[in-house]
Amino acid sequence: MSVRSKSSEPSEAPHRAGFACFVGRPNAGKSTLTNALVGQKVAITANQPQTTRHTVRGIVHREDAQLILVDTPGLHKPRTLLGERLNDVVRTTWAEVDVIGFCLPANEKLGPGDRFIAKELASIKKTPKIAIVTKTDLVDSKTLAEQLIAIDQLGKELGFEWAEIVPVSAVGDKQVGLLADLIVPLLPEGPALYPEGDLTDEPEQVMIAELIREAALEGVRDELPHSIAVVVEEMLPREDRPADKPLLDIHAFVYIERPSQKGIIIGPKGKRLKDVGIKSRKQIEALLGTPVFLDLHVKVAKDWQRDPRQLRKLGF
Ligand SMILES: Nc1nc2c(ncn2[C@@H]2O[C@H](COP(=O)(O)OP(=O)(O)OP(=O)(O)O)[C@@H](O)[C@H]2O)c(=O)[nH]1
Ligand SMILES: [Mg+2]
Repeated sequence: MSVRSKSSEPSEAPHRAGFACFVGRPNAGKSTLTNALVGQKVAITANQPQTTRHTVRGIVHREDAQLILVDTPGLHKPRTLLGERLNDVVRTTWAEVDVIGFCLPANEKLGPGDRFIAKELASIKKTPKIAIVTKTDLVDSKTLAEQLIAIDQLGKELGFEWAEIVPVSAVGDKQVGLLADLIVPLLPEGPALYPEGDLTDEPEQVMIAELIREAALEGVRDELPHSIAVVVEEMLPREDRPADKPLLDIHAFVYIERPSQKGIIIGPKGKRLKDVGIKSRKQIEALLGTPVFLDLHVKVAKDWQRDPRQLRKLGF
């Protein structure tokens, strides 16, 4: 029995706690939806495929339940060792959760990538699957209705029923709360698994590296987004600072794959890198609640996405 259930209502539902993962093609809106449900940014997002590179847990605290969302990398046809590793992470995750949320953008017709994922999901018989139509703010009601029908049909073709089909807009804050209401009854009964107030279990150092990567991703195109990796090397309180004026020194490396990419990341007279620093520093300061001096260095890790040794070094 939960310690947080209200005793005033006699016919109260039992407290539930469990895991739901969001899966889908890259760029489907999984991380944006995770953040909207948690009410704070726990996962970085970008208008490019393959932004998320590890599972990110976001925790939703409610009176009646604790819902742990597991945001996963977009499932795609891998072209590199990194891609293969990311897909493995997704498959391991969906085998472990209580509910699977399959995200399909409202503004893109179902494609081979979606069918491929749905087929794999069909083989996970025991786990309830919710189809989540994302980005509904981008389409009219007719397009949305067609998408809902197509998704229902897809389930039937593959021999299973969706537990729910829910249209949402994370950006427009439409039906996000309803989605949580629909997931909660599918979770097992049990007490909260994370302390009250914890919104994620991401280590601080990882979140900081991700915020820098998010800023670095903005405005870069083609292959470059995939080539960027960020590692926080060191975080140290600046010495000789008065107690009421602390400063945290953060040293981070922005890795790219080829020397030719260096110029783009750094920009003319270093302007681009400087902007990345300013933008991410603000977010890091908000996250940590302390002033930060952010020191960014660009380094080449040759073809790291394909090199097992480099991948290990970068934490994959
Ligand atoms: N208009 C609109 N855009 C959205 C919505 N949700 C996400 N987006 C945008 O879609 C893009 C991709 O969003 P992400 O949340 O990063 O997508 P993802 O599925 O996590 O992508 P990967 O991590 O690469 O698999 C971003 O530019 C988001 O701002 C939405 O509800 N409405
Ligand atoms: Mg993502």
